[in-house]
Amino acid sequence: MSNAASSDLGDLRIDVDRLLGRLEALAQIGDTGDGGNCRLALTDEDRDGRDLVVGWMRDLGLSVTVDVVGNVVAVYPGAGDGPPVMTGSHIDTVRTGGRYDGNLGVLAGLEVIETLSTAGVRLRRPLAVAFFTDEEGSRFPPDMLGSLTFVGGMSVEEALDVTDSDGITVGAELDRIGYRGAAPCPAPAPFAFVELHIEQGPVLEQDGVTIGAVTGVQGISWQEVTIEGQSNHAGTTPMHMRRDAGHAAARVAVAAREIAADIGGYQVATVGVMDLHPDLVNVVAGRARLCVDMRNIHEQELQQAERLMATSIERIAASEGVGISTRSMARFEPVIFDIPLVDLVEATARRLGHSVKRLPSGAGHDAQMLARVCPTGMIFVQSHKGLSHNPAEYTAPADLAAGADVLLQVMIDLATREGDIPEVSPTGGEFARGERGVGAAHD
Ligand code: HGY
Ligand code: MN
Ligand code: MN
Repeated sequence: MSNAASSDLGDLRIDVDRLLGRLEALAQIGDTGDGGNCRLALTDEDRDGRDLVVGWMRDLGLSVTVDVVGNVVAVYPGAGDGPPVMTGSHIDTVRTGGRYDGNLGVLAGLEVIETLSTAGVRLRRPLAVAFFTDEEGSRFPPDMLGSLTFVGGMSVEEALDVTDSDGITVGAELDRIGYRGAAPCPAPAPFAFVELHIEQGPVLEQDGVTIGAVTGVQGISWQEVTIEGQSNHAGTTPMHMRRDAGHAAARVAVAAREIAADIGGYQVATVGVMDLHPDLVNVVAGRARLCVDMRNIHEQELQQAERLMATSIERIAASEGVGISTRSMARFEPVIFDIPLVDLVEATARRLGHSVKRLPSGAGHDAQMLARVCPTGMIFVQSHKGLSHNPAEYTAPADLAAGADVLLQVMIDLATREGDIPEVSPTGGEFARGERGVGAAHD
C-alpha cells in the first residue's frame, strides 16, 4: 500500500460498470417488478439488502460495525488514525421506491474505497462508508431516525420504542432481522461527511447541469391528523346532521394545498396518507387519519405554514362538528451545509470538467443530521424528469459516474489535507434569498 498525496490521485476515476453492477444486484432485493424497489425499514427485504451490502464491505476487508439502532459503518484504514472522512446514505426505500434514492450514496462510497484499495492507496485519514437505519421514516417516523440517533439528536431508548402502524417497535424489528448491534450512539464524530444522492427534483435536468453542490436541506414538518366524527348511514343521514370525518379530512388536504399556494416560493405541502374508518362505500366515515408533510428552506415561512394549518384545522373542526387532534411525527429546521465543503464540491466538479450549480435539497437526507457534528456537504446528480419515490426513478450511467468521481476526489482531498476544515455552520440557518431550488423549480 502506498501513502499518496492528493496531487498524485487527481486522475483516479471509479469503475462505473462495477458501480452499475452493484446497483443492479441491490435492486433485485425488494424488486417490485416495475423497475422499482420496496425495502421498507427493518423488513425482511431491508435485512436482505443489508446482508448483501455488508457482504461487499467485508469482501473489501473493511472493518464493519453495527450500532445499537442498526446503523452500519465500514472503515478503510488510513496511514494515520483519527476520525474518518465518511460518506454514505441509506438502503431502505419507500414502498414505491426507485433504485437510486439512497442506494447510490452507499454503493458509490463502496466504489470509492474499492477504487483506492485496488490502486493500493492509503490516505492520511481513514475513510468510512455507512448506511443509516430508516432514513425514509415512512414506516417508523421520523425520517432519518438512524442518523439522528447516530449524532445524538434522538435517544437510543426513544428510537428503539418508535412503533409502526401495527404497533411493532424499531427495537423488536432490529432484533428480528439481526441488526441490533453493540456500537454505541451517539457515535464519535467523523472528520467530515459527504453524501452523494440523486436530486429527486427537476432542477439539474431542467438547467442542463450535471452536478449539484448542495447548499443545505429544507426544513421538514410532518403531522399526523386524527379526526373523530360519527359513522352513520350514507343514505338516511340528512346532510345537516352529519359529522363526516372523511369530508373533514378532504378539507384538511385542500387547506394544505392552499397554504402552500398562499405562501408560495419554496413552500410545499403534501397529504400522502389518508385512512378512513370504517372505509365502506355506504357509511359516513366516523374516523379519519391523515399525514401532512410541509417543507420550506426558510424556517419562518415553515412556521407560518404550520400556524395557518392549525387555524384551518380549528375552523374545519368547528364547522364539521368533528374532533381533530394532531401529533408531530417529525420536525427538522433547515440545515445549511459548510461553505468550505460546498465550495470543494463545486471546485472539484469543475476540475473534472462537469457543469455544476449550487442548490438546496428539497428532500431530507442523512447528511442533514451529520451536519450537526461535523463539516458536511452533498453532491447531487440529475433525476430524469425530476422523478423519485417512484419506480420510474432514473439517473443516466454517465451522471452516476460523474457524481461518484466527484465523491472520490472530494474524499481524497478531505482525507489528505493538512489541518481541520473551518467550523461547522449552525443548523437551522437561513438560505440565501432567491436561491433556485425546490419551489423555484416551479417558477
Ligand atoms: O422524506 C424525505 O425527504 C426523505 O426521502 N426521507
Ligand atoms: Mn434518500
Ligand atoms: Mn427517499
